[in-house]
Amino acid sequence: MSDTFEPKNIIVTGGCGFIGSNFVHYVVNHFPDVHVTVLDKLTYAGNPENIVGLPNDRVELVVGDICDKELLDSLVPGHDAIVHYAAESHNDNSITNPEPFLKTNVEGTYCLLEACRKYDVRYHHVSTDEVYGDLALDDPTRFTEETPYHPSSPYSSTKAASDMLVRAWCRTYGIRATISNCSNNYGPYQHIEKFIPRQITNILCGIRPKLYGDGKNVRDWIHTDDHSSAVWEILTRGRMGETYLIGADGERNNITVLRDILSAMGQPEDAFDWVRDRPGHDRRYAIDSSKLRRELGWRPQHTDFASGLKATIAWYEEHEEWWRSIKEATEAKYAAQGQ
Ligand code: NAD
Ligand code: TDX
Repeated sequence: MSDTFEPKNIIVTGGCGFIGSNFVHYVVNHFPDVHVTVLDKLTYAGNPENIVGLPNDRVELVVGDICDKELLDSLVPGHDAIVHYAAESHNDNSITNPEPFLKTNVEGTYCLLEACRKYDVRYHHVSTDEVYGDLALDDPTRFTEETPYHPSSPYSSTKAASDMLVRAWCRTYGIRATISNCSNNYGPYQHIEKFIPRQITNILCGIRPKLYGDGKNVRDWIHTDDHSSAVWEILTRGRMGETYLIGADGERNNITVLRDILSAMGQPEDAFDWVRDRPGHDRRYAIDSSKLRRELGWRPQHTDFASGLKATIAWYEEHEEWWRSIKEATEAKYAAQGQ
């Protein structure tokens, strides 16, 4: 194992999005001597409210694009590390319009890697299990760090491309970098276009939840706080050039998760609509996170999905002002796609 790296001044890209903002909260709450600069373009998915209330002397928001090289030249020097969360992250959007995914996920990663090379800054790349494609429902195996890349969607193919850039920059230029590929996150501040918050807010609005295809697709759910703790361990103690898979043994099919939501919100279990399937819809994701657990001793804390889901439902009930203004437009977009 390498020596512990003790960053004091980090850049978190995409720190106003779902997982990035949860990571910023995690760092502020656990590491009092770390300063966080959030670099975020504030796209439709970024909300500065997600980091409001955190102390000004600990967190600074810089509104800007990761593809802006001049901005990176002025921002990156003086920082110890970049933790890169910023992305176009929604599969359905990537099917409708792939272009921003190419720009932000591929070119944006390239710009950050070049800045890290130029200024000798440690880089951690946040990626997804979707780069491995999907597994059959009856496949006894799970994804490991050795699974070949086989992405299915425009989104996951751009994430796969970005991972490849990181590997090449490590080998060719010796940049100090690590990669993590995590499974599906849930928790507070997730955009209501995504499966769990979409269904919760549908029920709160009197709209029936919408299930794609046959509902048997499996996702491997992890609470976003557990993702944050894993990224911190990898950033500070991971081996350079290595990839770590992050997962919490949370495999569930979509219809089971939807029925859990319906039941927790006092609805009949059949109070939902079947809708058009997502083109190219990945069947199953499943993560084997043994390497991370063995090498870095990481363990998830939120192992009770039912209680994590209840807390997430309560968060959306208590933060209606956070999502209400975007609900109508989000549903209108889905309706136009027959979903
Ligand atoms: P999100 O869509 O909620 O947030 C993305 C953030 O990035 C937003 O704040 C947005 O404004 C910002 N952003 C987008 N383009 C930008 C640009 N060009 N420059 C600067 N900022 C920009 O995404 P998320 O769900 O929080 O995902 C964060 C990261 O984690 C992504 O890299 C994603 O691939 C990865 N990931 C997500 C999941 C999941 O379940 N959501 C699982 C594994 C990995
Ligand atoms: O209304 C819906 N109904 C439905 O059945 C929506 C929005 C989704 N689904 C299904 C599709 C998927 O099988 O639920 C599952 C989860 O869908 P999403 O929330 O869109 O997530 P997914 O496509 O699995 O990708 C997520 O996890 C991996 C994140 O959005 C990615 O950023 C991450 O890389």
